[in-house]
Amino acid sequence: MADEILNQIAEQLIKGKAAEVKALTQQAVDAGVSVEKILNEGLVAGMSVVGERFKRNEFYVPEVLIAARAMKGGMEIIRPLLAASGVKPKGTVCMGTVKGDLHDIGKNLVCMMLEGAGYKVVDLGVNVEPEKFVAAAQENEAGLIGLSALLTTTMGSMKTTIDALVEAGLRDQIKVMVGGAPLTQSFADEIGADGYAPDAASAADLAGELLGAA
Ligand code: B1M
Repeated sequence: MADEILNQIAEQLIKGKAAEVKALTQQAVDAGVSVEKILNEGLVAGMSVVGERFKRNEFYVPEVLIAARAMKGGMEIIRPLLAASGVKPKGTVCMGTVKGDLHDIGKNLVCMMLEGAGYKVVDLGVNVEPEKFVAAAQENEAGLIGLSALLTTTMGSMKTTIDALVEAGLRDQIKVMVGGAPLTQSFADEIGADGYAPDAASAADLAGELLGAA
């Protein structure tokens, strides 16, 4: 019975059916299925399939956004219960688009994939100053900062943000992951980032590697 509902949650999430996912999640809660199971074997399981299909170019941005919206519907129901049940997130990630850059579609996808993979995500938005990344990471005890940039002119803000972390004496405690269309692995290496991910699903995998939670 529980397995059946969990499979249905995953299936409906993959199809992007927000109302169905929300209703099934509530049904699972009412049936006494643990919130941890609902999260991992229903919502996260579905989102992982979406991520894999996105990586293989079988799904495109609209399908991922629709699936992520469905995931949010389910999360709304279980988020308060998760907090109450003491289920710990795999880690905390502070995500943002760097200073000077207003592009957020890719960053939002990464946030959704991370949340879908079981991380607490603090979304700092766009045009985020280096100092804001540092302060937010400290405040939220984040193990990882995620920097997104879509403009060649704002890629330099990534280096400035890493420099700000060094200056705050936090570089050895907080990992940095970077991504965005103009980025490459060699640029990430050059600025001293801990990792580069070419897409949102890979970003969730990379977060696991960097936080030792894979
Ligand atoms: Co802008 N824009 N834009 N734009 N825009 C680009 C990026 C551009 C390539 C278009 C072009 O000229 N062909 C170009 C950049 C050129 C360059 O620097 N090389 C450009 C420009 C020039 C500009 C303006 C300067 C235009 C102007 O005003 N003259 C201006 C800058 C504003 C600013 O930021 N200060 C501007 C403005 C805008 C809009 C506001 C109109 C809008 C943004 C709306 C929004 O984001 N809310 C916009 C858009 C939509 C685009 C394009 C068309 C699409 C970007 C996008 O959302 N892609 C883009 C052209 C293009 O890419 N075809 C373009 C979809 C998204 C899912 O992909 O963001 O790459 P992406 O994210 C991927 C991966 O990169 C990765 O995962 C995501 C999912 O797989 N990823 C990460 C992203 N972040 C990651 C972080 C990670 C890991 C992976 O770890 C932390």
